[in-house]
Amino acid sequence: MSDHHYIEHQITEAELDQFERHGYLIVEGALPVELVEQLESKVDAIHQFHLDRAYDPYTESTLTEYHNFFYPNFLKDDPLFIDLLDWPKTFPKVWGILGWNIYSYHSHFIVTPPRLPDANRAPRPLGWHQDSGRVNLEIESTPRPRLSLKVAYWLSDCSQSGRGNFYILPDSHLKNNIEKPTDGNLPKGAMCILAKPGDAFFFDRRLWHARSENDSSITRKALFYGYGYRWLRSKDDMTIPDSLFKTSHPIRQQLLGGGTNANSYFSPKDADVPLKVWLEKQNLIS
Ligand SMILES: O=C(O)CCC(=O)C(=O)O
Repeated sequence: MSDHHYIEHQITEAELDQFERHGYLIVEGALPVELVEQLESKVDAIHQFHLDRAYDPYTESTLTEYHNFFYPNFLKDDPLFIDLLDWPKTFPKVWGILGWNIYSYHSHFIVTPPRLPDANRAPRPLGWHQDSGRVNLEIESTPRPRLSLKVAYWLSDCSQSGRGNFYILPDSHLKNNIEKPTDGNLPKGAMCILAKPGDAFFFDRRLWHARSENDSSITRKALFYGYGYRWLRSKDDMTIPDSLFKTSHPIRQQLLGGGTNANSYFSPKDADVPLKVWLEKQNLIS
């Protein structure tokens, strides 16, 4: 992929304004159909491997075709997953928001099968949260700092509600708390994200969000790529095989957590941040 493919997809002022004001940004058609199909078959193969063993390694409990399957640290599993890390239609918008001292601190995919036919369908509160767990309790600032964002890619058709859609509370990224009704109603202003396969959804880690139940006949599948600053500790085990790391382009090595020493994450030199060197070469930063 040549440089101009990245340059032409840089974030626009309107997109940056949308993300900063509302905490999210939608990029329709970010991935071509053929790639979505290939990614889906990789996800299906990993899911099937664990279904065959009836064991979910993340929750350390039984896995059946009806369970939600959360699978972190998936970049190691296939070079195709790594290809999305610096995808030309999305990656320029990531650096346009966060800058160049970034890497992939966390990635996961989620498979949300249709609910069991006899599941209890009484309305229940969704699991509204901001990302990053204890960061939200232990960091003392209001609003909390952004630190990271995620790009979600939909592999299944979520263009109608009821398909395990992602829910957000727009503009909530600057709020440390939100009203969460306990009766199963959505928080006031909540929005169901409608997305087609191949669409990308960027969200600020602070944006209050939740997954929802899947009452359709289509298994919901989505890939989530988290980008954060290089000094932010990795949330994944990051067990990228050495061979995959060493044969990756220098910018990918940066995104996979590369650095020449511990201090390079805080005070990088050019060798630690090939993305910065590339942006300078393109005259995109000075
Ligand atoms: O599966 C979903 O839609 C929710 C994912 C989520 O909450 C997250 O990535 O933090």
